[in-house]
Amino acid sequence: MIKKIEELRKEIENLQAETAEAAEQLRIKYLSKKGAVSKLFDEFKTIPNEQKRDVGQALNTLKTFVKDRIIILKEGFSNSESESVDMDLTLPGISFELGGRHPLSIVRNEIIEIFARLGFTVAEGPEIEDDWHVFSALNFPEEHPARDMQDTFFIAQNPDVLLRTHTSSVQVREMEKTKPPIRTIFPGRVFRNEAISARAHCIFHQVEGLFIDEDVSFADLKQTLLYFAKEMFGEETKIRLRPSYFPFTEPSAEMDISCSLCGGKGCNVCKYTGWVEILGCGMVDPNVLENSNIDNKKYTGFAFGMGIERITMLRYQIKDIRLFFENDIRFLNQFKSVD
Ligand code: 2NM
Repeated sequence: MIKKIEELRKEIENLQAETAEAAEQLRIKYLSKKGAVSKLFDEFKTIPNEQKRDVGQALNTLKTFVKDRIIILKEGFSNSESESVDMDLTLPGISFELGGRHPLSIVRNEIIEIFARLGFTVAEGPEIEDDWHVFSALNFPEEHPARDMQDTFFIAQNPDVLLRTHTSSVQVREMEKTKPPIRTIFPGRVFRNEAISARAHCIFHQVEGLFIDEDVSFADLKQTLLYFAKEMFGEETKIRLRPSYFPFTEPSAEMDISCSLCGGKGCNVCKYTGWVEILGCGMVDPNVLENSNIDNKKYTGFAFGMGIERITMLRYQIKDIRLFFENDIRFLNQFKSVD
């Protein structure tokens, strides 16, 4: 019986079929109830028991072999048929839509690139902070209103676990761990307990900057920020500095740029003044340097901070800050081609 099985196997190895129909005929010839393989299975019932194990195995192998062989023969036809019938290789492919970058990311990356050209590196830090890094090290007095629950999000009624209200906390961490010169910018998300409106949100994004070395002066601050304003808003941009107050800088100032929309003539963006405020800045208070273990006799520094939302709204004439957080695809699609 083993001999018969081998003969049938050889016969099947050499099978060819010209058409799908011929392949189907071969299937019937070998595998149908009255086919050649089935006949061998009938014969199997009559052989002596001691041969059954070996012959049974050989028969099963043969059956699988025939099935595979016929599948292969049929596949040859179904492939060539489907290629000619339902596949047109000249059709254009199915395209899928690419996403775009969020406008805040576009502007943040641009700010990082501008300061990179002046040698500033980038540092990031935790969003959940402690009192020291957000307030105390930055010279905020004990009774400063920013420490109030009305302005700051505290976590679990613990006054020492809070969401940072500015990325200055990362600057403190940087000063604590590295020696001057420090020339770094700090982009990140910040949190303030504010009523949400077209102009304010409880979450927003900042880039702050810090430059500490020997003999850093207010003139260095002014030239750095003038370069930034021209790169960001165009070569013709002018700046002006107005005296201001921050706990962590002395002297402090706010910087306006000439209105990039009307060129200073007056429009509703600059409220007919010709100027728009874009950032705060100042010379780092010697107390802040001392709090972060930097020798304030040897080193001086300047710092600045800006809201990315504000800069982006000016750049793209966006009238409502809430649009940045809604993820409305009709809004986001407008920034697709910009990188
Ligand atoms: C601002 C405005 C002015 C500032 C100061 C410091 C530090 F850590 F050096 F004291 N960081 N950031 C600063 C100064 C931030 O944001 C409107």
